[in-house]
Amino acid sequence: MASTEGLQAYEEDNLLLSLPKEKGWAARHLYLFQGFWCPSNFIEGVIKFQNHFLAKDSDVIVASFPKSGTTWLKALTFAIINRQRFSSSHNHPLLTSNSHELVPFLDFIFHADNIHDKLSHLSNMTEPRVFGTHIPFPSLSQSIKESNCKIVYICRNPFDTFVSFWIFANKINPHSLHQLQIEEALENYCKGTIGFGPTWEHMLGYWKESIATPNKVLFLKYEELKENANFYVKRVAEFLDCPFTEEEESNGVIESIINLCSFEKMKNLEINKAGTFDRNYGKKYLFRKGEVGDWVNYFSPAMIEKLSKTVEEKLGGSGLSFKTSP
Ligand code: PAP
Repeated sequence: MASTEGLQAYEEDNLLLSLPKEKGWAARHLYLFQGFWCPSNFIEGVIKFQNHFLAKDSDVIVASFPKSGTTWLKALTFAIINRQRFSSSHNHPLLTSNSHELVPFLDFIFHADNIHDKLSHLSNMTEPRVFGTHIPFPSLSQSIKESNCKIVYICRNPFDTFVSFWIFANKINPHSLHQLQIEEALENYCKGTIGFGPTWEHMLGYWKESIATPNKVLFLKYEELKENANFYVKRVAEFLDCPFTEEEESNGVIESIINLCSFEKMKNLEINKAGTFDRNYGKKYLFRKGEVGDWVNYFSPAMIEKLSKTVEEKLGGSGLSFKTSP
């Protein structure tokens, strides 16, 4: 008789064969799964996550479309939640571990591991547990939707997100035959064939949920976080039911969290200059420029027209808009 996991692998293989498939960017292929394009190196982990993950009411989920500020928001959320456990900025875990290591991706956590070992490890994690995900809202596990856990979502203007994604994909696959020229990549981005895309549906899924259930989903924008980090760090802490006290504010706790998680600080840490995370992606590629508006250095007039039209078509009327310059 086949073991449970053997049976599952067989079912996954059959499922994969039935899914529409496209060439990937960072991954080899993308599968159209539950309405989103799931990278082939994530699909097993995503299916196992949906089937096995049990959320706790105290969990916090940092959700994002790739390249929207995930590394940054994971660091900020971890630092905000754990500020009493790790009050000294000299031996903070963020100085010795990348935020993706401290805040693991639910999409990848079950990837190749024995499910039972993983579940027991997860249930023994210190609470509140903080996880990340790139999975669109409708495909999150039922237990995330039904429990009282909270979701902090970050999105970023599509121009910078696209450039960041395209450069990252080419850097992690420097010798790949799959390298995309920027115009072809933009075509795919606009069509939605990008890992976890279409981008628009990803954003709109969390946007609508943040309006319908504001205590469950907090919707942030990269550009606004950059412009007024102090305000949004306080906002995240309030949302997570751990507001800063007056004493903390006057002691500069907010500023020290912002500094600890700043682009310059994180990029220059030895632990972020070498080594890999999750799917063997180089950690150094997570820190490129960290600016708003760098896309102008890559877009031709025709590309500007194409993406502007697509953004208007997909997001017009939704109430969602972005700053695209500093
Ligand atoms: P991921 O989806 O692979 O986790 P993510 O962290 O969402 O990537 O996005 C990476 C972008 O955030 C990069 O943008 P860029 O290519 O335009 O430069 C990266 O530089 C930026 N970034 C990383 N850390 C920070 C930070 N601490 N503050 C601001 N931006 C950051």
